[in-house]
Amino acid sequence: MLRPQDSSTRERKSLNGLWRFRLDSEGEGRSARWFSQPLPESGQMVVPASFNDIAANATVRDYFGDIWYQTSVWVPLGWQGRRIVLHFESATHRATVWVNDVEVVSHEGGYTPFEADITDHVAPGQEVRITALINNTLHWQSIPPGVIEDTPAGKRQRYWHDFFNYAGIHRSVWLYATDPAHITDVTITTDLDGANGVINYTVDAEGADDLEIKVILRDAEGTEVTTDTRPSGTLNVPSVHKWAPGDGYLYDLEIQLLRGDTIVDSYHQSVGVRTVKVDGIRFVINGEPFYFTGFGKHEDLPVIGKGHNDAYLVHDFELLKWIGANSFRTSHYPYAEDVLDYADRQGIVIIDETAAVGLNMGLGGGIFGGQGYQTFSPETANSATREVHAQAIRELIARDKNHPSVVLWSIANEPESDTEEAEKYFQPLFDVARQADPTRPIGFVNVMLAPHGKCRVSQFGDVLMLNRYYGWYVNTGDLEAAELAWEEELKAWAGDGKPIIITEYGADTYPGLHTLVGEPWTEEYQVEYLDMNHRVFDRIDAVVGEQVWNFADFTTTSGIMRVGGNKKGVFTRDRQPKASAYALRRRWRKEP
Ligand code: BDP
Repeated sequence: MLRPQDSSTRERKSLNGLWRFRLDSEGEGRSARWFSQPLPESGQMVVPASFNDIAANATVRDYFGDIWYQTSVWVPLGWQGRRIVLHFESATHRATVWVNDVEVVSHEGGYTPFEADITDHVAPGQEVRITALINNTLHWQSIPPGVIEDTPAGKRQRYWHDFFNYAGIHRSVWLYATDPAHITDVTITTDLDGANGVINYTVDAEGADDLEIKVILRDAEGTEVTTDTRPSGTLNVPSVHKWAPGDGYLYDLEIQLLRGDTIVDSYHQSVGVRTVKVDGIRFVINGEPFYFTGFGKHEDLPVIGKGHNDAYLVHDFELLKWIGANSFRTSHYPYAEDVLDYADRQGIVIIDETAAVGLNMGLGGGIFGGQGYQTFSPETANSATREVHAQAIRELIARDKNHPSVVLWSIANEPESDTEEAEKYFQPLFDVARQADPTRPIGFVNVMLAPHGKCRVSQFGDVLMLNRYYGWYVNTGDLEAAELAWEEELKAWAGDGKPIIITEYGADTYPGLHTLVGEPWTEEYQVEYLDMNHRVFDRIDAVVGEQVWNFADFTTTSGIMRVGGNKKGVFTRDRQPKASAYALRRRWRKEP
């Protein structure tokens, strides 16, 4: 699915702003047909934003169930004879949408886009009512999973991931128009041939059988490099300016559908020419070994929760540059497409992750709340869950396949991976990912509970991604013991002959808390903890990356291990540095 854009033939209209809003705890709206009228007894809600923190109200914050959003929009008069599409960049965790009284689309999964051709249900020059029924409940067949438990105090939503279950319409909503004959998809892969670049492209179109196609490649200055007239082919780029970490150089591939000299549809796809591969224990970009520095991040902001915000987008990337980070992981779900577009332009490298987090009943207790389930069983995560997970992988790759910044797919974070059931669950999912993208390495993020020798899933990955908390959750406060234990485990993993990226290591740190001798929770301890980790990484050849957990403090469910959320940020939630930020800056920028 192509992201909506304006072009010489395409036009978008943003539906962002204030929408009518109503929680539906009894689940009565559908049978009462709330979509067929102005939403009764409604309040106001912001799009894009999570609804949770907008209202100053605990019931709204912790609400789970059906949630109604509604807006009205004038369909531009100029869209006569056009194909008109309604596009949601995401709705968390699932949605059904009506245009006036007509149900037009349903979608499962909170972090990937969906759309509906609504041409037959609207008329240019008329106002149309758009109603979205969002549902944010997590259950065993959702990704991420959760469960609703009956408690003496009523029903409670439990889940096993360490971030707050923010929900709502987090990203932009668009109405857009194209010609009935239109481009539906484009797939780009790139290669290098000495100093020259190779761009393989495939264009898909609908209603275009009698049309000609033209692709025009332009460089960043807008100068034409080459053209072609085939729906799929290979473009050669002499003396290519490569896309590289720190150098987000992008070409523009304009795809045109033509009727004679008339351009019927035009779509612009940016292209970064680069190669990615795993070579023994090296992670190689453009033929050069690459070492990841950076963070696991979250989409998590005051007031708007997981709502996308351009000011924070640009600011966060400025902080990445300031600290000398070259990469981050979209822990623990696909991020807004604005983030990926910006990473392409800024030359920041991305590990792109699905929302499969919390598939591990061995973890938690104190941190994540009630347990007592088996992860994989006919009643819990089962074959239906795996199909939802497979679809999440397909949708992530379909959405992000053309981003040069994305160099590695992560199909899950810290799932149970030391059992036969886990092996059976995951093997086919690696196949799904490889089929969707044969060009990029694929992996998953391994948890401390499945150390080397016990993990039965890492065999399927091209790289090893490890989350480890030696000196925090184990060997707490004893960095000497932590260093020994950590090095021993890492050496064992290094024996597998695959590149190792440390995708999480971190220590909760309450900003402003200091002790002369670093104790857990102080700024001093976070610095010493990171130093210890870095000593270990620097001794192991196979380690090709370090991503600290986390870029910034973030909101979680409440629990005795969390003080106003997870405090492992190197920056606070409002993006002020802790002492560790300066320590990392010195290491990553190689400054004294
Ligand atoms: C890991 C998870 C991450 C948590 C982190 C922590 O991948 O989501 O926030 O540990 O405990 O288990 O801080």
